[in-house]
Amino acid sequence: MTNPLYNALFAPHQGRDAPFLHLDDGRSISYADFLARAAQYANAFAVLGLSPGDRVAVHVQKSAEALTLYAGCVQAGVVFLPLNTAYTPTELDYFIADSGAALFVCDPQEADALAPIAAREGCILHTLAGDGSGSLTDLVDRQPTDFTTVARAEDDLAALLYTSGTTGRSKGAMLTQRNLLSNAQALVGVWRFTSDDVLLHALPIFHSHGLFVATNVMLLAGGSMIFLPRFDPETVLRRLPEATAMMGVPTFYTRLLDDPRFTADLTAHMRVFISGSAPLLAETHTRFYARTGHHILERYGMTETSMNTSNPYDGARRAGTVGFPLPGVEVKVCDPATGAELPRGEIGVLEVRGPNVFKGYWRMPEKTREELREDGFFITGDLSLIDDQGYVQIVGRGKDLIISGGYNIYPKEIELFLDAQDGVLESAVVGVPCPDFGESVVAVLVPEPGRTIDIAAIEAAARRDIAGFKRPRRIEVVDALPRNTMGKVQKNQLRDRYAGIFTPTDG
Ligand code: MLC
Ligand code: AMP
Repeated sequence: MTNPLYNALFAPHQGRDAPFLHLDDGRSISYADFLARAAQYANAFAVLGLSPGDRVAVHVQKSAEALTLYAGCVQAGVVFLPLNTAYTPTELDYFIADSGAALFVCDPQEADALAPIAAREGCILHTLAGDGSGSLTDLVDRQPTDFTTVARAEDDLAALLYTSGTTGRSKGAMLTQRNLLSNAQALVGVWRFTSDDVLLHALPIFHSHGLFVATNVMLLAGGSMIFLPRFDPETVLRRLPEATAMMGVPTFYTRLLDDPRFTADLTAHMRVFISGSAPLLAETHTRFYARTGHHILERYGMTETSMNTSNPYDGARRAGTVGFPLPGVEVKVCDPATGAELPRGEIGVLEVRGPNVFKGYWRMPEKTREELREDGFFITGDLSLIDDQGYVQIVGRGKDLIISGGYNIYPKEIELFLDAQDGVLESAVVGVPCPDFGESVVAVLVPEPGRTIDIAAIEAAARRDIAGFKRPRRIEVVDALPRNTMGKVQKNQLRDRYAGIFTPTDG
């Protein structure tokens, strides 16, 4: 039997009594119990008639069961497709249809709304609630606790992760067994994770960060995780004394710094704090060090590539940089127009090659060709430079993208939605600095001639159709959008105009 990911991450822990998950209610789940349950999931997938390579779309609350479902997918050779819990039925419709998922697991509360979509797509629907109850777990409970792992090759898909796109249409990033395994191996090494580590896990598990960076690393190292349903500063402060390491987006760290109980004493025992998914302000790095004596270790990655670079574990962790390429990963800074590599110190688009780089976009060969070169380099769209000591700095974005609290929002998607609203002639969506989320969404609307825009109606429609984190936090109405002589909307001018509208009290 070959299944490189299962063999490396899960199989070594068969029958191991050591804890894997420490839950919020005080219970712990051992590796042995976790793997026995995963085997029950794998058996359930076989009972449902799933074949290797089938997609299992999952829209459920974070829980130990949800993580076990992921392990069951790897063992059964099916492709895990987690979806942001904030997505509305309108958004989910696209993912189910585009992925051609064979099984869709959702929260029982949304089953009625989603059943017609699943039926239309010929997809089996099952439920799993945050407390572990649901039709899927009823089936899983009846399955044996051993399962013959399905053979998979390194190049076979392990996961499909959707990432939004500049056109407004989300793309499924195809991640192979090799992609995930090589990245976990590189990170365990550079961050020195061992079976003694206890990771405080407060991230969602539907994105690369909480799922692969955090979970796969801990599985490979054989350590355990304090597995919290969400980031809640109270709980984090209470559980931190049990942890040795924490991973988070910058918002986690700024929120902790806002709490006077987050002190050098509370964190003295910690081995490492790691940050990523969005730029960590140099000011946050400095404040964190002044308060705790810890230099946050910042790394840089993407859904398509998992992690690419990291500041060093030993050696200077430099604020405002994302460190060096991981072992096996090559990076270069290129001229955005020609693709030619630029001399060190110059700003261009970062390109990345290595075993971490995905296989392409699901059923989008043209998009894949646009972003993944034949020689294997992936064009990240991030503007960067490599300084004289080899540290990579992300200095901006060549893509029109907003990152709010670690979630990506493509303005185009929101603009398409706004343009379709009654009375709206056109719109522009920009990200504006926000002390809590890093950036927050501002929508600027132009009314149709002689019309008044009903903002309350637009907000209600947005609540119905768009995930909460993507919704504009401010809507401004103007007579006209600023344009250059070519007619292109000058988003920089809008960003400047609205800079400063979000204050520290805007959560
Ligand atoms: C929640 N809300 C957000 C938001 N998160 N708004 C903007 N940006 C966000 N990130 C909104 C909700 O819609 C809701 O709005 C209100 O805030 C309260 O919701 P909540 O769920 O109580 O929010 P909170 O718990 O405060 O969540 C904030 C957060 C969370 C920072 C803890 O967003 C989070 O866990 N972010 C992590 C994202 C992450 O894991 N990214 C990794 C991507 S992988 P309303 O209007 O309904 O009140 C990747 C690759 C890599 O990028 O390099 O890692
Ligand atoms: P996603 O598509 O959600 O995987 O987001 C990936 C994007 O997040 C990257 O292309 C970067 O723009 C951004 N990103 C991730 N980590 C960092 C970081 N440490 N600093 C700056 N930007 C980051």
